[in-house]
Amino acid sequence: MITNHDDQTIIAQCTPTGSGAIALVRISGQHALTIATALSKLASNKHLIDLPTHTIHYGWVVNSAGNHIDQVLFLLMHGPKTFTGQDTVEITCHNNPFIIEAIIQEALSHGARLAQSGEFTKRAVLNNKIDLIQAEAINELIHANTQSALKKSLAQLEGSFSHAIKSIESHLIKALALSEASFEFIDEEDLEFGKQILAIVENILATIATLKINFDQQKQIRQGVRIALIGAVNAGKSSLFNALLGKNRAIVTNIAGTTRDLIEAGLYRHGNYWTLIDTAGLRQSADCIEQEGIKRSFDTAHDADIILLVFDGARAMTPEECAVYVELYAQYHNKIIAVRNKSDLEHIPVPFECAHIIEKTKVFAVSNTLPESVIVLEKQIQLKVTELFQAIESPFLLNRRQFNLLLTLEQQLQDIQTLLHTSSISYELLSHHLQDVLAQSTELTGKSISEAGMDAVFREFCVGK
Ligand SMILES: Nc1nc2c(ncn2[C@@H]2O[C@H](COP(=O)(O)OP(=O)(O)OP(=O)(O)O)[C@@H](O)[C@H]2O)c(=O)[nH]1
Ligand SMILES: [Mg+2]
Repeated sequence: MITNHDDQTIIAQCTPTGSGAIALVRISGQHALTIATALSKLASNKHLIDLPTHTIHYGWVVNSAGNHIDQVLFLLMHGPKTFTGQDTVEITCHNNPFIIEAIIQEALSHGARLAQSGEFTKRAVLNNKIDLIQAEAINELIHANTQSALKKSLAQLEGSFSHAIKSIESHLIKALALSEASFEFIDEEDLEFGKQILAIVENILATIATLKINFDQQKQIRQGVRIALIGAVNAGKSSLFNALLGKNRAIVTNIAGTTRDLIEAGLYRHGNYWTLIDTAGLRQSADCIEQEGIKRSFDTAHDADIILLVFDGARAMTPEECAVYVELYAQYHNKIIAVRNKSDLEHIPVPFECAHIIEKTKVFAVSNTLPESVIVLEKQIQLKVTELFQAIESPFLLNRRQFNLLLTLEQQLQDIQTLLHTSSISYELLSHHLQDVLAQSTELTGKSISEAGMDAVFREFCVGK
């Protein structure tokens, strides 16, 4: 448990650096009110420190010589009803880096210090305003790249995952009580609660199983989907990449082997974030640069969530090309959308060895000269994305820390389950194990996490959060 908690007053810009009319600077801590009073001059001629909490005041930030730094609004909030739980003053000023810097310098000269990454949120946790899971949800919320991630992190911020963990905890406490009772009354035959305890443990194990479903796929919810364009040289991958993107990002020429490096571009579509990846065309090449490019194409196919496998509809495939397509299809058929490009030209059928790819996959005849066909392909990608997201059933978005803790919890409970299946249960040992599990579950919500563990969580945050 963390007891020594930093009472220094901290300051940081909470809004991102960059263009925009207004910026927000937050001061939080024991001396927030005195520091803000020292650097402010209100239009009302009153002092911030004398004014009622949760009020807004118009005035200026001034330096020690009394010169105006900026015309601002002061949002005055006494603890504990603040984000951090501490006295807080937020200053909305004009968004100019020199102004913001001068305001921060002024506060530093009056005894504040710069906040570290995530320090406001860390204080919110230490002051029991939110638990660690909710703090992590704030970070997820800010970085959500898809609507689905946004919804899930918002639910988590409102405590949905914390509730699930609390419910696990209360069941564990009940199991512990039953175990202790069985131990106390070990001599009385009918006062053994092994069966009930086992039922509780199995129930919790089932809950954990749902919580951690498809953890690996959750990165798609978090970061969006990765869509790779893979295929033979000159098939039209770069042209298609540009068409889907709506701009001429990749170089297109009729020279086979034009693209060598991977080219990535992101776009928002239907509430999701797509990363399109253009790759080097697959062929035997003596050129070492191109060879490296082709190696990266295969790696990209492996890592992608969706592969657009592009066929050149206007050229006969070589047997080598055909073998590569067959191999790719064998490995990744679930995530492949087959695309037959150049549908404006005379169609040349694929060789027999490749025919099953075309037969088994819905093929999209696309031509970069026909914009409608690109729109149809985009709809098909969208369908595939929806399919992917539907497969991800986990009610919560877990991060690596939470997932690893759940795994440990599961392992401990499985050990207990084994113990409960033995003929003569040692309730003393059982109680001991149940206490360990309880300690583990409180680490999830941050109630028993070490200082180092807490710091590791907040290092992921940005300054000003
Ligand atoms: N007629 C026609 N030509 C196309 C179409 N798509 C691409 N092309 C042409 O095909 C040639 C190759 O196109 P790219 O987009 O560079 O092909 P790529 O698959 O990226 O080729 P590499 O980067 O060399 O692997 C260019 O001359 C394009 O103009 C199409 O739908 N119809
Ligand atoms: Mg290309």
